[in-house]
Amino acid sequence: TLTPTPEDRFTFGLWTIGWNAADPFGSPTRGPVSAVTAIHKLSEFGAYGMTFHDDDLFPFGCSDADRRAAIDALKKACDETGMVIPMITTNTFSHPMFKDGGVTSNDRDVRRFTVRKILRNLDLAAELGAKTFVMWGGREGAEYDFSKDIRVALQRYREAANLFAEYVIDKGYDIKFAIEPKPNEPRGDILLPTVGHAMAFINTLDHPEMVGLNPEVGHEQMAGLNFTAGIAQALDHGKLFHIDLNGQRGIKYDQDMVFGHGDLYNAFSLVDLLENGGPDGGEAYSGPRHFDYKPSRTEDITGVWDSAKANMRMYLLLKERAKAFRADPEVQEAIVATKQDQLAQTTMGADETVADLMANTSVYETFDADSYYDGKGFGFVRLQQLAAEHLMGAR
Ligand code: 3MF
Ligand code: MG
Ligand code: MG
Ligand code: MG
Repeated sequence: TLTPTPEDRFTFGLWTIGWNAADPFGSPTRGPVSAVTAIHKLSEFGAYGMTFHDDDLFPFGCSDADRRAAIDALKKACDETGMVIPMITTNTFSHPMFKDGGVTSNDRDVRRFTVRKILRNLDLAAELGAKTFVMWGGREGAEYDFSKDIRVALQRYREAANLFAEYVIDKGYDIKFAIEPKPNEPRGDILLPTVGHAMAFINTLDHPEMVGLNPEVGHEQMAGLNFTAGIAQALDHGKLFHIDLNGQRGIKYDQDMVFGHGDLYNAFSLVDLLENGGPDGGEAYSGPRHFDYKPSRTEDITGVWDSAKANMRMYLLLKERAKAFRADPEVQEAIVATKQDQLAQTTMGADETVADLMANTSVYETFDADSYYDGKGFGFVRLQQLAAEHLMGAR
């Protein structure tokens, strides 16, 4: 069915539909949307939950009373609708104090303030039952090679990540961290720029099992990378803790379009992977399908809600097409023709030793490499055409 329900686990950042459409070149084209309105609207559309940065819900530096009132209003809206808050995150990028970063700013006082801001938000995550805590270090980076020793900055990043994990353990919170890589914007170069960089960093932490990834479609594509392939590697490492779905068209600024309104082929293979890429052919990822997009600046409030619905509909359409693709006997036959069943076999035989391999002359000495592939192709294009036809509804 193409009607979203909470079982689909669709979630939206409050900063997405709530964006007033101010950009670096122009002032807002819309008013903001309150958290309470957002919860009610998203629930009406069939979403499962909402996420937010601390400063999306209550302004930076507001009084404790105002902060509490905003939290309580959100909780009431959740109680009324059944919406949940599965993830929250901390704004360590908007305030001028973060201009050289939060946990990696050259200024130690800024770093210490940032740690406190994040710890306070971890308490809020626990209060709201959010099990995932995203860390997007958008200002952790530089424009100039001599402005920062990147190795030392990474030590500070590690120090902070270790401290947050220790805090969660000490408090007994049921919270895991998800680092969100991004190559650039707002900094010229951001630390942990891609899925691969972040995974390598995670493995240097004191509690790597508590830290995974929140990859965003557009962020990897801004680096010219294949998002589906990055997600496959994150799954292989057990690190796909959360995901930011949106649309991007090539290597340029972070477009944050509706999911599927960018590279549609890659969105198709992504949904196929998430939905059908598990070891048993079932779900490979069971967390929220989180949209981190921006309703374009050209849109009025009707366009905001239309675009929110479009994200969910695109996902469900792609899920439907991916299911039909996998069920098509011709596709199944074409997949076998590409030798993917051979890829699933180990390269060495079950009891085969390296000595056995060396002794087997048919593998190498008498193997006719020159003529072996004469006239034999892999049929990848035929399979891709079948995928395209399913995607276009032509099959
Ligand atoms: C910026 C982003 C961020 C993160 C957010 C999550 C403002 O490009 O993608 O959105 O997703 O900070 O924590
Ligand atoms: Mg983004
Ligand atoms: Mg983006
Ligand atoms: Mg994001």
